[in-house]
Amino acid sequence: MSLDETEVAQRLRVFGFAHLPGAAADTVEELGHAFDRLIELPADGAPAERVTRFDALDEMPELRRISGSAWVGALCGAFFERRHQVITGDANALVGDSYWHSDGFYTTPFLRFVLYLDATAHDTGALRFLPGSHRADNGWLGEPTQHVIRHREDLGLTGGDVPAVVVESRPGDVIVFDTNVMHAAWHGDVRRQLAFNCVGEPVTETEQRDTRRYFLNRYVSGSVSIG
Ligand SMILES: O=C(O)CCC(=O)C(=O)O
Repeated sequence: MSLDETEVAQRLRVFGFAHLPGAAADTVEELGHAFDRLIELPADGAPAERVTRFDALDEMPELRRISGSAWVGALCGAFFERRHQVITGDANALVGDSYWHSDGFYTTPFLRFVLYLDATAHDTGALRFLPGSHRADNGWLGEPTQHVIRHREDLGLTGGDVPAVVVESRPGDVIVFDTNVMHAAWHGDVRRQLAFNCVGEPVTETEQRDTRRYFLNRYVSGSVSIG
């Protein structure tokens, strides 16, 4: 795919997320088959609760081809400005709402690439973001973050009414975000999601510690449940 990785990396720094329409369009069909091999959904396609497989990259060469592709390498190179590592990958059958959260607040930046195999729209669980909320100095205890998490009590808003950028997605699109950014999905329908997470090669002690913490936190995240 053709993509100006410098511009996308800059969008990620400024806003914390970027939508790449059609970035995985040529593999979407095989990704769908691979997903169905890994997670068996009930006949009506609607599991009662979320299902996650954390070993998606080991089990899905189709997803590994994307995580190891030249365009992902170029984007990670432009963003991290050094070599990068793909640290984890997961396949998720998501149902219902994902409340406002960030995937931790790290001073070391991590990128998460997500692909929805089902179309998502404003009223059917599209991922949404608060632009700029990825700054580590917001933190969990930072006022903006706390107010967003307590949106009903502090702001008188439902989660879906918090002003945000809703990224509607079609199969074949890729959404990439800095995992510090506040994100959510409301009015959720069933959505099959594939994802992988990248970090710049950790050099300093903080980067190495953050990378270990990030890796472990993926497995205890409140926004996904283990199938
Ligand atoms: O699609 C969703 O429900 C949210 C997904 C999410 O929070 C994530 O992939 O980190």
